[in-house]
Amino acid sequence: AGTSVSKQKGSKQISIRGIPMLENVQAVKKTFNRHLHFTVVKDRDVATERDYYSSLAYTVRDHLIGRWIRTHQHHFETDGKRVYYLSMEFYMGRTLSNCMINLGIENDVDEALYEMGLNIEELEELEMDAALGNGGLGRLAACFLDSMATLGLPSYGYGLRYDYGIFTQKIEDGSQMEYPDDWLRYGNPWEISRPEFLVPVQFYGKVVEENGKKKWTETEIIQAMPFDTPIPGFNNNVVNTLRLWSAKAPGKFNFQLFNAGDYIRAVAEQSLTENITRVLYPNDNFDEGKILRLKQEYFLVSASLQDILRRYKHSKAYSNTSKPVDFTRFPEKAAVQLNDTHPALSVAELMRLLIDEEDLTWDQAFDITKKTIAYTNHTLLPEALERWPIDMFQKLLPRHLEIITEINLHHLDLVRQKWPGDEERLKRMSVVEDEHKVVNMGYLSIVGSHAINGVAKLHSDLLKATLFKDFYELNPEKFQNKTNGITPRRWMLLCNPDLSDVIASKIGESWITNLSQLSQLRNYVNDEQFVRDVQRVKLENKQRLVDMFKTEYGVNVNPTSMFDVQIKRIHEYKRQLLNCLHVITLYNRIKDNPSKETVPRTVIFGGKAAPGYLTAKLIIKLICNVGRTINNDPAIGDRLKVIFLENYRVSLAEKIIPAIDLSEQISLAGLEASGTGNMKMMLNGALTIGTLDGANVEMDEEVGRDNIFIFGMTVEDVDALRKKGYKSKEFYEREPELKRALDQIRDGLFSPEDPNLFADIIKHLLEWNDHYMLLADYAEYVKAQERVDQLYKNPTEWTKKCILNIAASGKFSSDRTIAEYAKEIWGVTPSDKKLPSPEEGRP
Ligand code: B1N
Repeated sequence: AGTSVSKQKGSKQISIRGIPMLENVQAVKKTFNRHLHFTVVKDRDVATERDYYSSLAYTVRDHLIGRWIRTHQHHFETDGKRVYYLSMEFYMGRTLSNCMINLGIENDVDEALYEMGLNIEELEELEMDAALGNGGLGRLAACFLDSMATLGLPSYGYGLRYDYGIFTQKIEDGSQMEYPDDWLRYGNPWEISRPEFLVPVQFYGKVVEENGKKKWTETEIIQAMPFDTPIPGFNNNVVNTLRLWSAKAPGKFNFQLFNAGDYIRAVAEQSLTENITRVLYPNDNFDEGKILRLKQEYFLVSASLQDILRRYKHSKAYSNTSKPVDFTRFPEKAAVQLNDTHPALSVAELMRLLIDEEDLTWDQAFDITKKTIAYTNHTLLPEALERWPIDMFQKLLPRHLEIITEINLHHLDLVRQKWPGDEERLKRMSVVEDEHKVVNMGYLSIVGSHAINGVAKLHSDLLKATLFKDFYELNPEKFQNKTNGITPRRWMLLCNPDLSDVIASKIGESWITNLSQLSQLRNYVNDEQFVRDVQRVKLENKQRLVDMFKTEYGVNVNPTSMFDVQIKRIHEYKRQLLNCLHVITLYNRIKDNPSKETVPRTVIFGGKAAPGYLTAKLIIKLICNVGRTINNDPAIGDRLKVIFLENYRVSLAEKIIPAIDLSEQISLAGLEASGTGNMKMMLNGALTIGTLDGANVEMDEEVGRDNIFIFGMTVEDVDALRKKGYKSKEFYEREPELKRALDQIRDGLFSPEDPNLFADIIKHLLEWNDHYMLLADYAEYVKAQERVDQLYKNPTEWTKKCILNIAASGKFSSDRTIAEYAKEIWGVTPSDKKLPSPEEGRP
């Protein structure tokens, strides 16, 4: 117990987290000053804001350390099954406030800083995002780490420590420009290097046979240096580990040049080998097929699996004994989850380690591998499916190509047994595609796993019916669904503290770790005070953005206008262009009928285009130019504004999402595997306009059709229209407002200085037959938007539906998702037990 500190003006006080305690506040101040002095080596006369940020980060880190060490001791002693999440991306965002929230110390820290005359929010803004991801796939991995720690699972994330994360986007003259994301420039207080666990990774070389055993020799070696980041669970004293590998030249090898006298060159060239982990590939839903990417994937896989096997060999069962290590029991102690096929080489690498290094037989090794590994598919888009050329493998990973070839022979034997004489099927199902001379990494992942899952119901069904149909028929029992989720800690408690408070005032705080509790809010839709509170919080969240729009973009936005938002990677299948056509239609309607009353809208776009994806970059340019025309047209006033947010990323999402009225989820049905932004906006009280795609289908199921704006073709409609023969021009001729908008783009209304600028966009939609069928969904989309306007005119009815959406969003917690993986794939049991806190002494 302690003495509470009275609430002071100016500090960001959040009642949900309790009141600051005097002795805690004093302790924080003392630790902060100690770090400023001894760690940052500054005094208050010369310290910069960033020095204060660093001192604060180290102060918070101190609270993690004891729990982190104790969590590892606990895992060692209990020696349960560990879960390993392998991913080429972890899109973590910022760490400071997330740690304070999960540790429950944010009010103590806030008060301490206030008393020292520092502003916590300004310091938080100095932290760079750990942007080691592109979009949904990488952010999902980050949400899963939070949930695994909160559910008390002994789990580890394994990834790469890229020196440069996703590029920084600047918009210059309406065009995207890319700048390197030098996120480690000021150091990273959240990581600790572990040189004692350095691991060698081999490349190239050749395979020889020595007394009946295969040997991979004459390889080039690159060291993998682990960097660990703590992952705190919410309020349970658990701190798990995210281990990221960084490439390091092997100082003692490859120094032939030294003998030749060229020592300087030898040392200088070390940095070339370290290029492996230099930069994240900036593609979302796209496979570039570059050799450097294959090296990155193998580097992750080999370092991680060696580390995992080492941990098994040194686990409690084998420490201080001479007992030989029994690898047949490995699957009882380790589950490896592949985040898409990017770490699919795990199948071949685990086989290699077990056979070549641990002397197991082929059959033993394959049985262990299958029982250990499981694979999550995140996309059906053909351009995203990894298929590596055989000759690349042959050069870089000759032993793995042998192993894959043999896995394939065994696999095809089983296919032959089940379907004798079906040569077509045999060809279709081959992991090694002879025709294109490539290895299909999806097929390899399926053959080497005991479970395969999609990321939303619709997506998992489509996997079974289309992409993996043959494999489903061979092993139907392997196929599962695990609908994605998001962590309510970052995506509610952290980003929307005021809404969190309003909710807590009605239903308490159990929803933070049991999100389905939000359904209790249904009891309050007719509580006028509650409706007003939800409205007030949304308006305040919007007002904060309005100030930012003014300072950053020089645009005056009406805070009561509807904030209509589409934030996600720019991709044709996500159909930002369809949204843009609607904006142009609204513009034309206002211009045609200037005196008619309309519902004011602020249409906000945000997202990065892959640097090589020219059409996506042209879409950004179009949005910016349409915005330029509309925002500067005096006839429009504040009835319509268009804003393109620069450099959309996790930390910007945290600011935008609490302020959204309308969430745009308008992909062509069947192409968005799940979506997770849709869930974040629903949780924060936005209404959704969307197609029946990905997780939208389940959001519709949960909230009911009266409370969501569903429009457009279903997957079946899309299929039928393609079969019948889709002709986009027919829709262009049929819909006058659509034709007008397209003609305006074509004729240069939005690019008078270069009337032909958007010719390719028009070609895609008309000449090249509109692959993503925007024109077919346009009419229904505009009608759905009219229904949105109607409802927005009635603020109370609108807000009631927002509340019903919040109340129905409980399913979309990543805690639910992880509990399902734990039970149905990994065979581990979540625990809501708290570990003893460091102050309590060892149990
Ligand atoms: O994964 C998310 C889903 O919610 C999204 O619908 C899906 O588009 C996204 C290659 C990908 N699928 N595939 C990728 C990313 C990087 C890369 O190099 C593919 N991202 C998704 C989470 O399930």
